[in-house]
Amino acid sequence: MDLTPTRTPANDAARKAFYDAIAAHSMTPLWEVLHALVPPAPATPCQPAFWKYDAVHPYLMQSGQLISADEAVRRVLILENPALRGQSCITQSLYAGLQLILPGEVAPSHRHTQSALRFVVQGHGAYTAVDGERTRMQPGDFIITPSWTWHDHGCEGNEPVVWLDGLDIPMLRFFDAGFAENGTARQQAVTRPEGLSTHRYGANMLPVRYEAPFGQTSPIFSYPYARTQETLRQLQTHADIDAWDGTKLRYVNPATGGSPMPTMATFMQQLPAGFDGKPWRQTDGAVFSVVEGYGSVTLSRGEQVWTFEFGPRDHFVIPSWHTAQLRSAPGCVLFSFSDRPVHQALGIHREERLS
Ligand code: 1HN
Repeated sequence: MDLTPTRTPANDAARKAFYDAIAAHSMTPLWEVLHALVPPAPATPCQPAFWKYDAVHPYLMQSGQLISADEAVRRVLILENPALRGQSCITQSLYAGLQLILPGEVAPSHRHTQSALRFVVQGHGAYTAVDGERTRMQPGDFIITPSWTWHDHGCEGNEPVVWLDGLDIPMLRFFDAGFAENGTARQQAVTRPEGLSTHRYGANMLPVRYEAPFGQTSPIFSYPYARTQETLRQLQTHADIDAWDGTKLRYVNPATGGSPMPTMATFMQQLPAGFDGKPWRQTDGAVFSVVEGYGSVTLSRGEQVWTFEFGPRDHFVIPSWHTAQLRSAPGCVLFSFSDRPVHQALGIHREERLS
């Protein structure tokens, strides 16, 4: 006699009663959720999304009329993934926002275990201070705030300055490893001249008895666009152009060769005029900020297709395992960041280059 239980209406009712009974003991049957728990391929709830700067900019300026940087602490409009509203994230693991600082304002000193990157989108005259050293912010500069370092920002120029903030907030929330505290002074004391960290760590040399000042995070705070731009220009002229990425470089921690921060990788790429890129997909969802030029990105997953036509200062997100393809008629420069170092540290990073 076969005693294997089979699915019958009576059995269904018995199972339901069983689920209800074990629910009271905070238990639930794996067999009802197994497929969703280990999908055959990433099934992210994160959605492709696009923020056109022309649409965003008026609201940023309006926010400047509504609240001061001082009262807000950080005057930021969060770029929330439309499929993850209310969670303050752009992908499941990353936070992104656009921060505005107006002439004369100070965003007061604080520190937190979340790592932050700044990518300057518009305006001149702002600075950020990290553990006693100030760095001027110019459009296209990539700047780091290492985990648990004191940081404040200010604007000494005469125009508004906007930058993209990228933080690993959702990751630290996931690990329940977030700590934060406010500074005792609004602005931290400046103890070293601007650029000292670049001299010390950014000339392809390191102090002989190098001791990492920020653990796994790069000792360089600022990766200025002027240098990145010249490098990309030279490579585009004199080196092979990748059929998927154009000319794409990753920013590095000069002491390790790894990513500038343990949780986030950052990239800059240039697509030449007439670029019609091949499609790829990768497990690390990535956030893009358009620096210069125009182009389009086409994303697909299954039957769904999205195309975003982008220009300077626009932002978009390519979620995990969505096929992506870049094109540019006049050429363009794109900054991006993702959680790739974490995928790599865990040995789960996957990338497919399609043709
Ligand atoms: C933060 O400290 C900054 O320092 C920006 O500019 C955005 C979002 C959440 C938590 C802390 C900044 C932030 C943040």
